[in-house]
Amino acid sequence: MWGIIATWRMAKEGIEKAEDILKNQGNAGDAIEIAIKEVEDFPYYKSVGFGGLPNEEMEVELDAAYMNGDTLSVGAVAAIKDFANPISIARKLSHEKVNNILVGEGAEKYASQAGFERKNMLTDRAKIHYYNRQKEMLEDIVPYDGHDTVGMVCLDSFGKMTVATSTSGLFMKKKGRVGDSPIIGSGFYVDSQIGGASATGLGEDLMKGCISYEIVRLMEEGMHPQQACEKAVFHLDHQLKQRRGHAGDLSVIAMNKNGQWGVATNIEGFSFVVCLPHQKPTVYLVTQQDGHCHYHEASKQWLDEYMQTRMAPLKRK
Ligand code: SD4
Repeated sequence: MWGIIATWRMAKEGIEKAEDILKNQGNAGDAIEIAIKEVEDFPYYKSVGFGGLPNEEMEVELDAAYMNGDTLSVGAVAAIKDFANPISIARKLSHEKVNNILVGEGAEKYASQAGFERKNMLTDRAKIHYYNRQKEMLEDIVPYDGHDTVGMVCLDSFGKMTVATSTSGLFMKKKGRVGDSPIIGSGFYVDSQIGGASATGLGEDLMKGCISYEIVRLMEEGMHPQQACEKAVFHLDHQLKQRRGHAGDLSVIAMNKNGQWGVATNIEGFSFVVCLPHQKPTVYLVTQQDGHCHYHEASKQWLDEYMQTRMAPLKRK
């Protein structure tokens, strides 16, 4: 058995690359890194890697993490600038004995010494988004809208599991802001003896529930990944609303060691991608009803429109 699941439609091309590796008995570490790199490199996805949206000061600061479910090793970078593939830096950090999570300048120094590719990650298109948002903010539009982190959980045919995340975080965030994506237990967690999970949405709220660890813990208690995802999301959503009057966006994916998977969300419009030995990479859309999440395959029309809007010409307002 092998399998891989990822947040958002944008993961599809990466998942196709991972499929080639996994079906040929490749390992979950290589498969997930290559899949995430594909998303980081695609300039039209504006929330991950190259082309990612900048912070308040028009700098692209990236967060990424990698975890090995066999050894529980973790590596992560946060608020790193000017490197092409934060996920590869995170994976390398997971091999270190200490200093596994590096931020800002320290992360850049490490990456530079380790010979990772430097790249200006701010595209002209991202600059247009920035200037337009600055204008919209004068009209009272929330600055933080428009954020999709890629998170993946992978199982290879040897039973090894990995999880990885990569994001430019919230658009117009403060310089130095770190979201849930590079934080173990919040944006990601995996244990090959149980399963793994990853989250996307408002990092500040996802962290309040250590949501990825919670899902893995619920799977350890015997829950199916679908049940574990729903329980974790709706419990946190409820707690946040009760105590704070509002819950941010919370969306999650999970897979267990047998390749069973689950998803949950408290928003409309969450999409994800799954691939298994008997299932080509497939994009699904999630809807909620009566405290449960349901999913259906994305139509050809939806998929076409998705790409058209991502790649449509952009003008400065
Ligand atoms: C963050 N969780 O930095 C990320 C953003 C995200 O879908 O996932 N958006 O808070």
